[in-house]
Amino acid sequence: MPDPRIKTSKFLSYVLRHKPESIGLTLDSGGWAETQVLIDLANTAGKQLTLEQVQDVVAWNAKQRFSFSPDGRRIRAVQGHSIAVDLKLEPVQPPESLFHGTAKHSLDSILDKGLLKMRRQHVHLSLDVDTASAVGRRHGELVVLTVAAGAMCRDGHEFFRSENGVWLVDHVPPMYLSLTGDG
Ligand code: HQG
Repeated sequence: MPDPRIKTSKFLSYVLRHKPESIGLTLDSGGWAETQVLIDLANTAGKQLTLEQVQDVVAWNAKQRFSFSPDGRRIRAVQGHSIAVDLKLEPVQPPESLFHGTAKHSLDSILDKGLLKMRRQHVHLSLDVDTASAVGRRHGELVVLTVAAGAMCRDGHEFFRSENGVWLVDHVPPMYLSLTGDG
């Protein structure tokens, strides 16, 4: 049987990244929700959820997708949003190369237009090929692209790093992309 925490994690991703209004929740400009309000609204909407379950998922989640505010009362997703939120991240210097896993069927379009945010607020890049591969496989036959992040940064593009180590950027023009070795 799949771990029930996966279901809870997917539900939290859905309401904290994409559709808070599906349970009548409102996020503040930083993407935060009062944890207890989220739980009450979820229960009202027929989704059984307890504070213990939420705390368990935040602590267990290997990718640390969610975090609590320092006072413990609020919760947010740390990346992956499709709704407009200001995560208040400061630009940081990226490593020379970052990676993006995607599907082969998207390759022509990506090499033509570059990496676009699509439905999310940023283009998401990974620090290593393994992580990028896991992300890319969700979309189809895997291709891993190397992003010349250092060169992009020197050319004035801003990079951000989410609390859980995902690299975020507005757009990657095609000139900074190359196919990765065995990807
Ligand atoms: C593709 C997960 C055609 C892009 C991961 C990707 C990540 C283009 C898809 C986070 C394109 C968007 C984000 C272009 C980009 N033409 N296709 N010009 N530009 N694409 O799911 O990066 O597990 O929105 O290559 O760990 O796959 O949910 O983005 O295939 O950090 O916590 O359009 O989601 O986090 O797909 O994944 P997505 P992503 P979680």
